[in-house]
Amino acid sequence: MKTVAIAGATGAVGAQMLECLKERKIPVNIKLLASARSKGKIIDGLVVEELKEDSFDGVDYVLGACENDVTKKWMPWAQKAGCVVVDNSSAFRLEDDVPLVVPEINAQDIQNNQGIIANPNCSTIIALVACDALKKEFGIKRMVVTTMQAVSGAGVKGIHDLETQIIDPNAPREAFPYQIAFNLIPQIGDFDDLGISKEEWKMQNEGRKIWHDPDLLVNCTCVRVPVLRSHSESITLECEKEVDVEKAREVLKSALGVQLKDDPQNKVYPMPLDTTNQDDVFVGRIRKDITDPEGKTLSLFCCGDQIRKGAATNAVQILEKLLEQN
Ligand code: 11C
Repeated sequence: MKTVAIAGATGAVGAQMLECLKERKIPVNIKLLASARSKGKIIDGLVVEELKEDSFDGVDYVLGACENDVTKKWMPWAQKAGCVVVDNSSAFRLEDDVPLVVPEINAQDIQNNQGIIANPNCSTIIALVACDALKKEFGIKRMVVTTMQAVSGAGVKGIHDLETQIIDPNAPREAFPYQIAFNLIPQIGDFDDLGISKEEWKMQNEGRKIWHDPDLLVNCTCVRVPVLRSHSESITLECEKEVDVEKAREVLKSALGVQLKDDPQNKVYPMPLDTTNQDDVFVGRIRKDITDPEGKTLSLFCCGDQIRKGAATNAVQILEKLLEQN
């Protein structure tokens, strides 16, 4: 039986990776790795080991759930041990020899791996799963996106900030520069000279790579919202062809990883509480942009669980494909 190590097993994404492996009944031995601080902790009957140079001996696959700096440190150890790594950090996503994969969209790219496969950014995964069938139907030239990102994107500290501030808005902050309870923060990541944040660049850069479309244009605004673990996104698509709402609904009904929730007259639309702790991306509020005289612009709203499809589930789906191939 193959052995899978989860690096960063005690974080929000690492813990979810373990849950996903178990609930999908993937027949592998599991090894949990984390910093020295967590050594000896017991999670689901497994003892957490300290992540160090020889941690990957005898390991076949690694699910990486660490910050970029930590990932860059242990990656050579995993490579030396001959592991294939599915990494959730952004450290290697745009490197030429690293496939960036959303299995519903570009699973075939997994074959080109040289030992590392990257998991895309959470908002990018959710947006692309929601829009992939529409891209095939209408062609997408440009996306205008506003993300409403749950506090889980900032890990367990982000979840802690919201939970404590809801009770006491003055509770000490650990993850965000401002109070997040009862507030919105229009910054995720550092801004560049153009006033665009690192997180906002990801949707265009990663979207181009996943869709193999170097001409894709994305104007993205990322906002942190006081929601626990599902990201929501308002998306407007400028398409190559004239769009049709009924056709959009039809193609989304059979799109992989998507649930259509689009009956606004009866108050049916995607909401982040409804996608919490489940794997599909919900899509709804589909409508033509009536300000486009050519009729080629479509707007929609989507939600997806950031820790699951935005991170852990996507990585575990990649692992499943790797196991199938071998
Ligand atoms: C957030 N999206 O919500 C971020 C977290 O590119 O993997 C994940 C960052 C990334 O803060």
